[in-house]
Amino acid sequence: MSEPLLIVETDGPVATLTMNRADKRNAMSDALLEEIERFFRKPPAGVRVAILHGKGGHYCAGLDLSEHVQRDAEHTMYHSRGWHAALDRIQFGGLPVVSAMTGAVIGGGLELATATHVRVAEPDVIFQLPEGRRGIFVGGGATVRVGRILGADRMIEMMLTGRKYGAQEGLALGLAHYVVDEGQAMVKARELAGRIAENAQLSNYIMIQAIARIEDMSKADGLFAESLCAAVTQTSPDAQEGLAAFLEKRAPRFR
Ligand code: 1HE
Repeated sequence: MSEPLLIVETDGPVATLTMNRADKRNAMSDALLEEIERFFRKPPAGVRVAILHGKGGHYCAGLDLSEHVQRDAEHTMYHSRGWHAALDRIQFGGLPVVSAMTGAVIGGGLELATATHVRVAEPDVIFQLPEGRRGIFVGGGATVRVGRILGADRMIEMMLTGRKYGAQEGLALGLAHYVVDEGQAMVKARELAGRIAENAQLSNYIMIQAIARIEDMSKADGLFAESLCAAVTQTSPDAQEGLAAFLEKRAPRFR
């Protein structure tokens, strides 16, 4: 039997997804993207957090360029919209997702990483948007997700010059949230995933659904949306438990 493109392992509430195309530096083929989307469409029961990483020392070298050459304009648009749907599924599917990043986080790899919520980088990480060197443009959401992290000005410069940001620069810019020693990205990702899994699930869900959307709203709409989110979470059984646990000086036992 051939190797799976995506290896999924669950350990209690944490699912680990390993992109398994090491020989292609985990370049994102349509089939691999479909596997990732399939997982987030219907995560296994009991899973509360996902970790995403790549086998073989690289997170993801971006779009599989060997598949790209055969598409016309119409199908390139559909393909790009397919990436948007898949990466929206990761960002808004309901599970917090932690990226454990090594090596290439390039092109579509960076688009993928920025659809995840927590990003841990090892020192060898390279963030790059080399589309200009390939005669193409981003299509997996970078103008929105990377642009909002870096700002349009810095993203334009990054794309025009094809510069590579390292892990520490990525940390300063917000492309990574943590930089850890070599070999430690998965260790840190598991630690963070375990901590996130202990939160009330509804609180995690609302964080994921609301905060990025509120960023797109006017101040007035955002504040109103925040109040609605507060109304939903603050009146949940988990809120009663969380507040009682605090006052009784014990760990909360969420549903
Ligand atoms: C690939 C890809 C790929 C590697 N598509 N096959 N992304 C890029 O422009 C990045 C292109 N890749 C690289 O710059 C380098 O491969 C790396 C820096 C990631 C790694 O270098 P290295 O020396 O370790 O490996 P390598 O020898 O360059 O690559 C190993 C194999 O992976 C080789 O195949 P082989 O059959 O010759 O062994 C490479 O061809 C293959 N490979 N990356 C296809 N990306 C939704 S739109 C998003 C638009 C983009 O993502 S554009 C950016 C695409």
